[in-house]
Amino acid sequence: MFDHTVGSLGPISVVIPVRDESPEVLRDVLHTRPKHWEVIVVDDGSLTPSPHATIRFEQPRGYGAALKAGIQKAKHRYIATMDGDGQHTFRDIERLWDFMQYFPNNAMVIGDRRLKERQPRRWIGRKVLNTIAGLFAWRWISDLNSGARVFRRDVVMGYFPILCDQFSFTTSLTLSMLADGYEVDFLQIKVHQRKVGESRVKLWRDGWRTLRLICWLGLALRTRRLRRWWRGFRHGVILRVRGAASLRDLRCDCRVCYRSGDAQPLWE
Ligand SMILES: Nc1nc2c(ncn2[C@@H]2O[C@H](COP(=O)(O)OP(=O)(O)OP(=O)(O)O)[C@@H](O)[C@H]2O)c(=O)[nH]1
Ligand SMILES: [Mg+2]
Repeated sequence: MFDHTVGSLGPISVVIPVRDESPEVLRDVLHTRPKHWEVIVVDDGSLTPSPHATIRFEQPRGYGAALKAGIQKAKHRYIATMDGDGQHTFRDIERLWDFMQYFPNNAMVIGDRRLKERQPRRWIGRKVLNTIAGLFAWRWISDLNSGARVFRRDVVMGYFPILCDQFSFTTSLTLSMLADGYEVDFLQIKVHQRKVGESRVKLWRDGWRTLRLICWLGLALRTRRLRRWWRGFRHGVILRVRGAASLRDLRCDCRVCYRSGDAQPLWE
């Protein structure tokens, strides 16, 4: 019999980052896991160590760091991530996985969170952030930083050096992949209000941080070609003025040739 949880793309690894979540809630979530799936729970320095942890950090390192560790440990080509606070269900991750199998050209499918009990302020905040990010990416973004997503492991690991260890991991990942032209789609999922424990998201503080990140990253990604052209132009001018054949002859040591911290200049 065809098992859709394995499907045409093979099995999948699920990474669940947790910090100070109720073990009972997590147990109930894990209880519904499809049997062929690898599940990696990363406990990020919880005060009471999670009994379900596959990886445990003694000191908290952050949401992004936990995801990176889980993705690195995972053994399958496709990865799903989901929250461990009971707001996401394996049922929805299965739907995302089904979608991915129907459209295997996608590099990532993101769960567009529809809260059953809508909080107007957060809803408006999210809409504003998604719209601004969408302007930079030049496409409609329905949920920029949802923690429920399925993606190709190799593609995402390529972004590790530029993805940060905190909550902005998901925002940066979505924006970077869209800017690089990867196929990214959104699929609606229902999420419930968390029933146990506290959300670590603070509306104004995190909203402001995310807005700043979107603007800086969006600008950096959108001006890549312009900056590359400007570097070439500057070097062309330098070579002409100094009458040298190449930058190597000049032993150019400007910031453009030496990325900060690199021993080798870019032109070597
Ligand atoms: N590794 C790690 N995980 C975290 C940290 N903070 C939260 N998490 C986990 O990340 C997931 C999402 O965190 P939440 O605080 O629920 O954030 P949210 O779901 O965006 O916000 P709410 O809708 O208010 O719950 C949960 O599984 C948390 O346990 C952290 O500092 N480190
Ligand atoms: Mg949550």
